[in-house]
Amino acid sequence: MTKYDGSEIVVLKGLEAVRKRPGMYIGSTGSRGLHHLIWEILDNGIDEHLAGFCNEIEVTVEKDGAVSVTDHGRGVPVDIHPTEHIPTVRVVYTVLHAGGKFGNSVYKVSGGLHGVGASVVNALSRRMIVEVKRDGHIYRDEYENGGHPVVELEKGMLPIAGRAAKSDTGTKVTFYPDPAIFETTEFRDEVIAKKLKETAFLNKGLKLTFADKRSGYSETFMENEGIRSFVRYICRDENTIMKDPVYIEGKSGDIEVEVSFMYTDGFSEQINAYCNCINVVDGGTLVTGFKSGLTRVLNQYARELGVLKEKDDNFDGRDIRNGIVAIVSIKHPDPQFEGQTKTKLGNNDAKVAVEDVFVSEVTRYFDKNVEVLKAILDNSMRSYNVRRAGDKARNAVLKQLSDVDTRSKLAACTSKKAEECEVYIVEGDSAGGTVKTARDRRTQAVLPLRGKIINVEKATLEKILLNNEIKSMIASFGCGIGDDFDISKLRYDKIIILTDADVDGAHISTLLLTFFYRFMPQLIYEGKVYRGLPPLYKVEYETVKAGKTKKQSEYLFNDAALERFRESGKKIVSLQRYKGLGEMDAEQLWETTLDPAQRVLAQVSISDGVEADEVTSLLMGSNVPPRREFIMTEASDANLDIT
Ligand code: 1YM
Repeated sequence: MTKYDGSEIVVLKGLEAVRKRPGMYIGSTGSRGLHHLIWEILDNGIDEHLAGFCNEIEVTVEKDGAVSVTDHGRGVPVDIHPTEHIPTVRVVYTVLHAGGKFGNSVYKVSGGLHGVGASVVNALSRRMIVEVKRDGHIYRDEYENGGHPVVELEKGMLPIAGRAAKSDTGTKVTFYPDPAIFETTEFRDEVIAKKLKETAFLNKGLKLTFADKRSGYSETFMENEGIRSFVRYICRDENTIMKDPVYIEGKSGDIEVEVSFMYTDGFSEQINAYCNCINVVDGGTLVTGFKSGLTRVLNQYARELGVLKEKDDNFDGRDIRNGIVAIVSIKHPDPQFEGQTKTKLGNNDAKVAVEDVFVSEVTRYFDKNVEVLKAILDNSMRSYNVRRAGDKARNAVLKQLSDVDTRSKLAACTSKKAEECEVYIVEGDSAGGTVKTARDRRTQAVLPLRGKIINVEKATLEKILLNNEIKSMIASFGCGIGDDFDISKLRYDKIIILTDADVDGAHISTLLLTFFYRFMPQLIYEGKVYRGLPPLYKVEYETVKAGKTKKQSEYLFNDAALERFRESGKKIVSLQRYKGLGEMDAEQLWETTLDPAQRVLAQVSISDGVEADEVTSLLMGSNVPPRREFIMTEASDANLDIT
């Protein structure tokens, strides 16, 4: 064992604090937190790329379950640290927050869970190895059990572990997450690949290679056109009104700004914002700057070109953004992340920088590409006209919503306490009828929907708001929509979609989820939306106990369960397949689908903004798209993980 000097004891105390409260540093000890370890190490490599010293990074899941991240930058300094008197590399990996202190980096961040530093990864690993190639030497430092160094220093220096060409420099970090800390230590290829793909879009020219040595999967990500390719990728299954995304870059003071955008022929608006490669899901000043710049420029052109006459009002920002897909990415030396989840940028200088760079550069672009400008103005004009028609419809609808009539289809529950109430949205009047009889009238309301609801991705606002099914939902939930949405007014704790387990049922629930996501996204973000899972089969079977034959029955929820049941060898007497909810009687429906003590619900969630927007446009957009799904976590009510 190494003898520690005083400074190392202080150091290890810091890392001990991380082990005591890992959630505070990496968010969770589940799969998300586990993957966060990789992002943390990767960040240092990206930093080296942003500093101009590294164009290639490799991420590898090793056969023994470790992850290694290798960059070809300068290599972490190995000289003796002036105040800690140990090699700088050891300081970086054992002192909390050391990274930010010395990096002088534009990229390191102060808020949220990002940039907590490589030492946190070490603290949460049972073993970590850092190999540095620098000045023709290879150095190797190793730590165990949450950051305890195992390599003996020689006169305060790391021993030289090998030789390399002077030009061959870089850093390789290998770590084994501690199973005593994490609920799972299984890294997932698709999670890592998705992150690297996004990272490649946000750092043009950086080559990122991923390999999983266990599964044999490998892939290289590199995007020479950066966020412009990102926009192209998001729009790949859409009809667009222009050939290629507009791309703009520039600098304002210390802030680097990049914007790319394109228009689809749809009505939705998707702006993804990144500050220092972090997805600021709730936007903030950088998005405000982009929106106000875009509105200003397009209104100005519309006047100059006579698209808007003197008597006309200006375009509203929403008219101008209808159908837009945009990425706004900035690099800021001192970002302030706000909000409970630290996913909103607060710096005022970011608004000014984005707006300034955007307005001057996009003007230059439009002056040269008038046909693109005209296509966008045409698109804004269409929305402008729809909106004015829509405003009228909306006012009419809002008036109607207070009418009892619109809610008449709702079989309300008697309790008025939202926290104990739930509403079942049921496909069809006949199933609705059975649910009405079977339910607990005190806490369970039922809203039967007739036929299919409108596809909100394809219809104009006017059509959407005149749709009867949409109207009854808005009226029943009581919390408004769009800009007027207020979740505190929601009348229910759970909104449960209950459809048949067939293709039509799946389609209806996708349409409903799309409507919620576009008009009441907080319902999904706050975990209020569920899918009820009715059983697909009822089996009756016989068991023999002490010479006596006994008949029993069981409900099975999918084909896999039936398969398992068949394999169990139990003697099946009868097997009933439910074609629809309508085939169950009230008692069966209560037992299997409504009774909170027995039913199975799947909570609908969305993991992040990009994925969420992709899901809806992929599923519902203009072309027949590849299928994606909202994320459903299946759970019986009894063990729903409500945090
Ligand atoms: C796979 C992880 O950590 N690469 C990396 C880290 C550093 C440097 C180069 C680096 C930075 C600087 C000077 C500097 C870091 N150095 C430090 C510290 N890859 C990975 N590559 N020379 C090399 O910022 O001035 C922290 S990170 F603090 F030691 F300088």
